Amino acid sequence: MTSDFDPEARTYTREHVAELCATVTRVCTETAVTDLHTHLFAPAFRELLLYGIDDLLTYHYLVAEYLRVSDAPYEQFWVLSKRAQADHIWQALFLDRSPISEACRGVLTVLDRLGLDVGGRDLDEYREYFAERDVASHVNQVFDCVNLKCIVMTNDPFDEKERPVWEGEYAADSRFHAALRVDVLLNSWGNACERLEGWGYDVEKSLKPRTISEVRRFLTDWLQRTRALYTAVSLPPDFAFPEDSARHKIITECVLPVARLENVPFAMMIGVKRAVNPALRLAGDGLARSDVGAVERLCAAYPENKFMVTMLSRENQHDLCVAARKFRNLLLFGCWWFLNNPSLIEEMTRMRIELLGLSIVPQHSDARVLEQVIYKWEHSRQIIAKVLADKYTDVVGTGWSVRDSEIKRDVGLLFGENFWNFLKRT
Ligand code: RAT
Ligand code: ZN
Repeated sequence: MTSDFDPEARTYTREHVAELCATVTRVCTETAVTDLHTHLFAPAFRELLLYGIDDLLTYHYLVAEYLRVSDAPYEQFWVLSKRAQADHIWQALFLDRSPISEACRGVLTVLDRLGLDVGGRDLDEYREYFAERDVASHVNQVFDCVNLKCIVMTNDPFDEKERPVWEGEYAADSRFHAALRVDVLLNSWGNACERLEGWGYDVEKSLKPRTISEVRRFLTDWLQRTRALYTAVSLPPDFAFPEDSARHKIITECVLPVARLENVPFAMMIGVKRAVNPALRLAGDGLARSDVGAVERLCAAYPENKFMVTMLSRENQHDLCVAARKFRNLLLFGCWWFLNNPSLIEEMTRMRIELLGLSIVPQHSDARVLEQVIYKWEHSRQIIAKVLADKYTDVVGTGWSVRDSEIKRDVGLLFGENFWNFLKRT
């Protein structure tokens, strides 16, 4: 610490770069986070809330890595119990070779932070630990460990296991918010139409006015029932706007008008090529570059709608940042799926902050298994802190000074406030 550094006022200048960086790291570690896209469920959804070592090991990111190194036919893996699948993955990815991929490292971070002996490599001990956990207190422990304010689930009204929970006596849990996922509606209208008909909506394939108003009614019913913070869809790389398709009609005549009325954003996750290798099931999806022009045209044509966008291809990230500079109704979020790796998170976060300042949501976890929030957030917090420390160092180098309270404010924006403010915006 240099002699003119005043720890009370906590103003950092070019003389205090080391203290500045230490403060940024501390604030990034301590600031509570809103995780705006996960596949986790509140405990009331019972078996839909995945947790524990066997679910961690059979995460589809790890399944894909395991199936690359196994010689057995894929089917032989799928007929195994979850526990046996986990045994194979543990043996192949953690013992037969070192667990240095991001998904493997994540499991180790989780075990360590829960107080387990990572060096012991004792899978039975880990299983015993989780078997003895009480779900409610385990959820509390994980939320505390991560310093999670709340998470947003992915709620699919077409999911047979999930729908009955919403239609029953579901008592909302304030830490688990809903997001209405409409992939079936937008990406396979034929299928959605039959299901809607079965639930009493007066719809037909041809998307005539009566059907349009019934699809709107369905969306409104579900937004209200789930109190969803936004409605979301994942889209293929060839997603175009405008296009001559049922999807276009449903987006423009149903999703966007309802989203506007209910004041919720429409989140688009663009670039996933589903079932590139169907034999890998959930692990079989790939990606390709998409057209950012489709996002620009939507934002321009519907200025009264709010759009949240994340894209899966690394090659789309720069174009997407530039698009976001043009539209304040567009909020970029997260490093999605195959981008949720340290080298790419760092690259994307730097670029986004350089082009968009603090007006982004740098990360979401996409966790499918409860404890994954521990590693996904710990790893990302470290990277975001590193990028921010560099950026503050650059500005104090000009003679600008940065205050403690300003660092807290900025990190608060990135870790949740930007999202909550965007939701409130009309
Ligand atoms: O990241 C994932 O787990 C993917 O399988 C997808 O769920 C993706 O995040 C999505 O929301 O479609
Ligand atoms: Zn997801």
